[in-house]
Amino acid sequence: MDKHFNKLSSLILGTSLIATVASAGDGELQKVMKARGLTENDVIRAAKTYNPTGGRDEFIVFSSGGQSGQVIVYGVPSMRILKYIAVFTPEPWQGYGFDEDSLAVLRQGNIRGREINWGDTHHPALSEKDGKYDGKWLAINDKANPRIAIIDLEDFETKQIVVNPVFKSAHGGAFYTQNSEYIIEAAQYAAPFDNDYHPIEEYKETYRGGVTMWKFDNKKGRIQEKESFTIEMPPYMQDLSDAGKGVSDGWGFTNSFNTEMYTGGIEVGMPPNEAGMSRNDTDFLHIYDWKTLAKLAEDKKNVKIVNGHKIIPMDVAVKHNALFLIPEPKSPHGVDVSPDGEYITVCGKLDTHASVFKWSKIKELIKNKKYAGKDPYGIPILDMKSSLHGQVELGLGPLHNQYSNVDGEIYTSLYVDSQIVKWNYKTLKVLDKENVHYNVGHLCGMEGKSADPQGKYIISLNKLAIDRFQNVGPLHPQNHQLIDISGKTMDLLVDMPLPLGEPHQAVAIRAEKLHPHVRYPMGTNSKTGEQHIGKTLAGQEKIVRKGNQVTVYGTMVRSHINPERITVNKGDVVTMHLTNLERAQDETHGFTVDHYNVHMSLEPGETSTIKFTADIEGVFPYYCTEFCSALHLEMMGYLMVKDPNKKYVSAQKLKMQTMTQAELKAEYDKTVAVNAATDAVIQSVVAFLKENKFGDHKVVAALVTDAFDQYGQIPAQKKLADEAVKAGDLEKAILFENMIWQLMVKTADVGIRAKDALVRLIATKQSPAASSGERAFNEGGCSGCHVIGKVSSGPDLTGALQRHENAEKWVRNFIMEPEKMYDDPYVKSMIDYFNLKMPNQHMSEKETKDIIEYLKWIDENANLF
Ligand code: K7E
Ligand code: CUA
Repeated sequence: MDKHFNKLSSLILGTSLIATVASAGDGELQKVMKARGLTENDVIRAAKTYNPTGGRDEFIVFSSGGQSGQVIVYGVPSMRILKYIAVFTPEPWQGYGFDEDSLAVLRQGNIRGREINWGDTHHPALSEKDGKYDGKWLAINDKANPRIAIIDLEDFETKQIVVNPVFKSAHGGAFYTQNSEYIIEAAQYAAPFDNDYHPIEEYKETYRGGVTMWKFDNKKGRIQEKESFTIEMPPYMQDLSDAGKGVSDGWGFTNSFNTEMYTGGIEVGMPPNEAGMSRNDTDFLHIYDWKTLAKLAEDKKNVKIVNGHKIIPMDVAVKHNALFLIPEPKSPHGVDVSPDGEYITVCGKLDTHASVFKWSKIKELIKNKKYAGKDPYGIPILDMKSSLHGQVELGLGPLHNQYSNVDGEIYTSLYVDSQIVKWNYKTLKVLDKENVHYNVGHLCGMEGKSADPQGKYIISLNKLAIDRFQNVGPLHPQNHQLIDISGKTMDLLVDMPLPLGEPHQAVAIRAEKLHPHVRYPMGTNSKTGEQHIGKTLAGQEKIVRKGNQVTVYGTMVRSHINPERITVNKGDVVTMHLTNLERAQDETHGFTVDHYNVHMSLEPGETSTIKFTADIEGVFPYYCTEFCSALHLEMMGYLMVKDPNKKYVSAQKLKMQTMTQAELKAEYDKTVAVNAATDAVIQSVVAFLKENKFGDHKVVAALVTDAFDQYGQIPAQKKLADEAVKAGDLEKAILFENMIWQLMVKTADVGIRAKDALVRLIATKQSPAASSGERAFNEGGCSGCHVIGKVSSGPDLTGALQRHENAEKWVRNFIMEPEKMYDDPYVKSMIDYFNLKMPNQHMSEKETKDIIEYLKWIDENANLF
């Protein structure tokens, strides 16, 4: 009923929206809708998710990249992908794994001396303060090779990978505690903690599950391995976890799916795992007091050391009342603590219900030591009924939960039914269901697992994309569907195919909480945040040889690499430290040496290193791999590898004098004159900027700094040019003068951008009519011939309204019907002068009026153009 009403009302609403838009666009919208077969609801949904160019999203999502071993970043509501963050897998664009510094991070993930070059990422987690996301760090787990990685949200780069020393797989991580004191990581497939062989017949005795509490330093953003510990647990196949918060802060919750302790054996005639592991009606929710356990772990006598890592044995945890079990329905999956910490919702994959446990009831049972029994390992079991707030029938295959900003409101994914259910965990009532395509795993609310959920949207992370997208072969993309939850009922807005592994969990944060920087302090090793040992400034470039070790200290700046020639002997070990000297935003340079499988991405201010053995002879171009400027292709050099044991016959020297001295002199004079003229333009822009106090405006001041960065390099080049003239080498002098011109063009480019920005800031405010007039002026083609403040292929329009009697009418007529005025003496003289006729651009009456308003605004600000 509700749903019906909602659809109807949005239909009505939609129609009126169309009516307004349509009248403005001459029925254009209706034409598009017809041509593309769109309904009114489609158009509303499009409007809710569309970002015009330059528009930003309200939320940023970090999605696991599944088997790609990466993290995917995208915006909500636009669902536009912004970045793939390399984590457990080499990623060439970012140079991750192809330069020495990122390789050092990737190799922290080696397990027992073996390189692991992929990961199965499942659960990203955002660091928290008082249970709310603080926007500082992102942690993510690798299920296949039990590891956790830390990503810095100041530059979206992976900074640390830690290997779990005792687990052999780990699924139930990463989950931050409410002040990021610890990151929870639960094992999945039980296995011996040590690295020895133990027969499967001794499963119950020697295989173990557990939860590792990784100590986290929220200031440095690093896991402290030495201060971390693992809570030993029975081999029940621990699954997802969550940290308590608010009233349940200090406790952890982890469920399990094989309390049967079944170990399979199809090959010897036993029923398969899937049958044996789902035999019991209930499994166990593990409840542990991590604050008490952390204190216990500080004392040597409470812990066992395995592989150099602290383990708190089960009996020690039990003795200190820090570990309990509660039966939970059959083969559960998600366990999710409510924003206030009082309710813990568990979903059983094989149960149609969600079970809501109540923390105050659990606490009471623990306090009064009211146990229903003990498990075979001596862990106290709390009675399920007495711990439950209640159960709700949701549908088939409930998996995961997210919260919204409405008190008691929870959203649950139904894997088998392919639905999202909205219900209330306090009143235990189902409120709405929305169909998704197909087989939803996790769902992602906006800050939906924090103490402060933001509501608005839910993303359904679907496993299958059958029939949703163009067929791209048997392997389909994943499908993330955005659902609007701001209304009474849910409304599915849009599908986004995700072509990178199978994302499991995603977390979303308000975009305004993130403050990534745009450049590094000059010479930074981005992986450590410290000054790089290879930091090199302009003028310090050098090549150092020591035996067969060749170390290059080089720089990159638009548009050259210094040095440009490197000659080494075959077999030399070459280390190249390169620093990107740019300060300008987004001026990344990439670097590779052909054939040597190395690549780095140098962001402004960054220093990084590549290292390789020059074990093949030949000539190898190296170059910048980012199209960074008009002279990007020239940003190159040669590595020459010669065999010291070989005799090379030198080719005959070709003597080619291409220009006479007089010709060279003429070219030199011309180049110097062009530079003087270009400098005059720069000086006029500088004068304008100074007169108008550019320093008062941060954005403009930053651009001016960038511009002077370039300009400041000119005197050094001028000196070299003049020295060449003195030495009689005009050829060389011309090249240095050309370099000066390059620097001037770059200066002018940024300087003019600064001027435009400044004009916008200090000009009088445009009326709405004037600003639509400007748009019409630009989009209607006027700006093709008329440049404000300048005579171009048409006259300057500054002052156009002063040039004629009854000027507004004159201009209006001229725009609307220019051909009628070609014989007017003034117009005729203009046609002769510019050798062009003002064309009819078919502006409407309104557009023409607005353009006149725009011209008035120009006149008001004539001094600025
Ligand atoms: Cu349900 Cu790994 Cu959280 Cu997949 S997990 S869906
Ligand atoms: Cu630097 Cu291309």
